[in-house]
Amino acid sequence: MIATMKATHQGNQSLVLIVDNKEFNRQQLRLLVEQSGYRVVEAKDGTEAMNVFHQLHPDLVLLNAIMPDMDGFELCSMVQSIEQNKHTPILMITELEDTELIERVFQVSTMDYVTKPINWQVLRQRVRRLIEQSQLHQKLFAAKEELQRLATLVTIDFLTQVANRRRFEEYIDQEWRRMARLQQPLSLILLDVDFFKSYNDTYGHQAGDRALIEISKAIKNIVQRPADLVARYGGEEFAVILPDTDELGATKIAERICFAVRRLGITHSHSQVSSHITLSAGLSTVIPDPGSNFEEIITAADKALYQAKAAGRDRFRH
Ligand code: GH3
Ligand code: MG
Ligand code: MG
Ligand code: MG
Repeated sequence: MIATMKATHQGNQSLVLIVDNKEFNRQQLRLLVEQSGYRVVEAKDGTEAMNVFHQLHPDLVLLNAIMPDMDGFELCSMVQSIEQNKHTPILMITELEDTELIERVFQVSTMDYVTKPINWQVLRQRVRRLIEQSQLHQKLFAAKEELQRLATLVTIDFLTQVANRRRFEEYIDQEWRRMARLQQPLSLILLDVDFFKSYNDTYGHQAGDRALIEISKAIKNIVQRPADLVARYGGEEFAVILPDTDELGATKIAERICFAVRRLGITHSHSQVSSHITLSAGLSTVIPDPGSNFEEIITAADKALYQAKAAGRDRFRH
């Protein structure tokens, strides 16, 4: 291991990467940074800096702007290309008269500079402030990651308690592949409430929500086999995945669902097809080709649903 790559302290203090080709400069900077209570790792050139960066993800880079093989802006774009380090600040030490460089530094939100000869008090404060900013960004990043992780665990639709869209996508992908292996039919039913916008307009959004809960329960009551999945596909759209089910079987289920929802008898005085809430349904049954994509069955069911709507609603189509 390169001698200068050794970090001074262990523990969870912030880590500062010092990049300078002169050992004397590095030592001076190290002293100041360590006095402020941070850990230090050194690099003597650009290549080393990049290596260290990838391995240790420092909280701040303190960089001599005049380096034989390193452009601070190059390092900056490399740093920013790592999602986790998008906001890692780079503090450049520049010559006072280098106005062109200073101009460019101002255009990058994560960059800052101090001029030579170094005012140690100023440098100390800049380092402290940039590290605080960096830590805040890291906390935000960690929180975002955690939220994303949690979101993948959520598979149930909050309102109706059936599977959500995410779960639907996972499951149809899985079953599409399984049916392709077994060369068995997969059926999909897409269901859409008729004139639901006017239902909301007439009875209010909360009544609309209650209707969606009732509808989803009615669907669940009919779809009973363990491998079947009922999902909320969109606002007032539901999907039923029926593995190992042929067209006749799927037709029966669609028929029963439409009937059951009609039988709920949820009054809808502004529906143009009935005095009660009704559904339209689109069906598709496919024996999937190995290597093909499940989008195919969704497109087909969606087309069939459109035809059911166009043919007058309150009905299903293949
Ligand atoms: P169509 O017969 O052509 O399907 O007519 P529609 O009015 O049902 O179709 P459209 O897609 O225009 O309207 C769907 C409506 O569903 C719009 C939206 O207000 C309502 N909606 C979607 N999600 C929810 C929800 O979670 N709760 C309630 N109450 N309404 C919802
Ligand atoms: Mg709709
Ligand atoms: Mg609708
Ligand atoms: Mg559609």
